[in-house]
Amino acid sequence: MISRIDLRGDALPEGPALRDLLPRAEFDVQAALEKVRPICEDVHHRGDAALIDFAERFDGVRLDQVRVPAAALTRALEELDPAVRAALEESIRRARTVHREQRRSTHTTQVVPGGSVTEKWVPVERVGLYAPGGRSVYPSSVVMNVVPAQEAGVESIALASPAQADFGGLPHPTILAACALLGVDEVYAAGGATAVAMFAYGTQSCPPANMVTGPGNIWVAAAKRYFTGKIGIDAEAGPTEIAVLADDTADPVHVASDLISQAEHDPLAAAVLVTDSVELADAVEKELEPQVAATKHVDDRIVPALSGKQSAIVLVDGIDEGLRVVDAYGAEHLEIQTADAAAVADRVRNAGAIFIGPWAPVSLGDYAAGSNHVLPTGGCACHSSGLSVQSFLRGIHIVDYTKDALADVAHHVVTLAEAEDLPAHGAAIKARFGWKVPESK
Ligand code: HSO
Ligand code: ZN
Repeated sequence: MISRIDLRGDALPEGPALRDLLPRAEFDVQAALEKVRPICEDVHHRGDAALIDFAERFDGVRLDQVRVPAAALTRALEELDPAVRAALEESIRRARTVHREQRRSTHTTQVVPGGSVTEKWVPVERVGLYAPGGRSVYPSSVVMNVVPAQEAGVESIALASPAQADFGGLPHPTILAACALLGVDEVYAAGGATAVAMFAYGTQSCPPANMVTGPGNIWVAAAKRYFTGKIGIDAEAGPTEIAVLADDTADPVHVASDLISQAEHDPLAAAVLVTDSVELADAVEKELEPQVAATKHVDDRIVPALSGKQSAIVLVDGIDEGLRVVDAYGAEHLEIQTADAAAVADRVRNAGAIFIGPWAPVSLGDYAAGSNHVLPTGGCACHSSGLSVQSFLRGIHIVDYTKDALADVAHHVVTLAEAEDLPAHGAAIKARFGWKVPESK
């Protein structure tokens, strides 16, 4: 069901060459871009009318309006299963505990006497959050998007999720209930690229947003790319990935169940085991069969995900080599199931989130660890982080210099301006000192 890549013996290649040996899903956002362009432009020109037409075409339901009435949010919360409500409340509580500590305070650096630079952190004014609604209806993702935005102090938070024909054209009731629990009352029934376009351009019913975040399919990723530069985005989320770095101390039952847990998301989801133990590799492979057979989304997602070219068991000579492999891969989620897992985890450089030892499976992080589950995919973990309070903040430098402090550095500014053939830059300094460069003290 899952292929093997044997990297034992020869020395591992460096950087990109090593990355090329590792499995990865094909996720061609550029190709999807051409298809979303006309959709986005239709929303630009016709606003709500276009959103309503697209909901009919893509979601099979004709809407009266795209804005979800307040009563529908209240009703969804009233009708929510009490156990699901309690679980969501715990998830929110833990996420708040972690994200509250990510807040940043204003900091002033006294560069020289009379000269300071202050960094002031200001939240984005209005954000549009996207919650998918096709194969994946994840109220947990509503939590993971809303909590950091709220903790960052974003004043205006709107959420969009696809219209559901089975629910009278409203987004899925658990999405609505999660919004109600979190105090988000501005919700729209809009899906995929149309939702991103709604937030980017604004429509009659939805004011434009400065930023769009949230997971989604390839159309959402393509729309985010289309609007990059016009609005802020978090990341172009690709299919979910789990990598497990394990040695012979790992329990094959745990490893197999964790690989399957993320394969469950999508036929393109990636499950990668990196190990120096052939015994463990064999045992995990053996364990996959009965566990896959006993679960739910077998043929449509798990089997294609595990047997796809994006998943593999990678054999390495030792944990040092394993670390090089997982760093080259840069997994969205990385589990370390080795002896002294915390010390091994400490050496990892590239991962969206790291899960240490036998009691911290990715599923815990998906719902209730307090960590965020909106994480970089497709190797982007080597340059990006998951969603956090920081994603919704901008640091503004405030420069404050006295006359003496400016005079003291003026000759350096003028020299650099001349070196760059920008004499007017230097003149802006000289103009303040009788058109002369002041003597430095
Ligand atoms: N593992 C997914 C998030 C998720 N899991 C939502 C369950 N629900 C991507 O990090
Ligand atoms: Zn998950």
